[in-house]
Amino acid sequence: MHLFPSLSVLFLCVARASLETKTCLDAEKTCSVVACSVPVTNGTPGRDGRDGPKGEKGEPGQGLRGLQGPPGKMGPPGSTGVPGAPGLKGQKGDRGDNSAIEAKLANLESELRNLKAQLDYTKKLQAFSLGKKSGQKLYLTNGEKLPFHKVKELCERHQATVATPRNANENQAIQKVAKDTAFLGITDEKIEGQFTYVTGGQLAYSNWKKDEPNDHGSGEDCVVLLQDGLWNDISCSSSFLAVCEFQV
Ligand code: MFU
Ligand code: CA
Ligand code: CA
Repeated sequence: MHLFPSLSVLFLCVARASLETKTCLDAEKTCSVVACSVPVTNGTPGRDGRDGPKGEKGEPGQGLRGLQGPPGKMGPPGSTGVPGAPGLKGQKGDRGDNSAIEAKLANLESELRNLKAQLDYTKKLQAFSLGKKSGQKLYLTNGEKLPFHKVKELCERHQATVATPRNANENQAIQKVAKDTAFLGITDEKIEGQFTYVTGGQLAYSNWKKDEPNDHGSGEDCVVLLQDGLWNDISCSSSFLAVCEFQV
């Protein structure tokens, strides 16, 4: 294809040269190979010329569509998705080794049983030494004379209550301990004339002296056990012997 335009130019030049010798110089200006002057017979054709410039892209052909090409390269990874729902609960694990702690617990339980037995024995010894039967109240004094509310505090500090006779037997037991006038755990501080136990509850037993209680003077809301075992209502702010009651 590139050969034909250059060949056709060459033939044109050769043809003109054979007809008009005067115009050889003109032909020389446009032809690369020119036979000038004397008319001669045609020589053998020259060598092929160089390739011409590239032609324009042709219209698309109308042949069959080619096969589908191979898949393209992998794209970049997508963004992280939302977390999935939690999985099912696993099965229960094996039991741990509790033998050491169980042995310790057994020792502690044994020690506790021993201590309880010893405490029971000590209580019985104490009750016997004090001439008391088990379950009876124990009345003790430290010999101090105090206002009623100080006596109450003192007994509470010792896990005890103010001595409170519920019957003639208990009244006599307190009488034996108290070598002086002693406060009892009974008052009418809440309602005048209505004597109650400071630990709660209505009076179940009383041993008032004649003409008592009389709420004498500016008022008397506490109760004392006199030396003869009889009771008198008296001012709570006066000081009397502190006798406490313990559950043995
Ligand atoms: C009696 C008692 C009082 C007080 C007074 C001195 O009153 O009832 O509690 O001891 O004597 C007249
Ligand atoms: Ca009173
Ligand atoms: Ca009185």
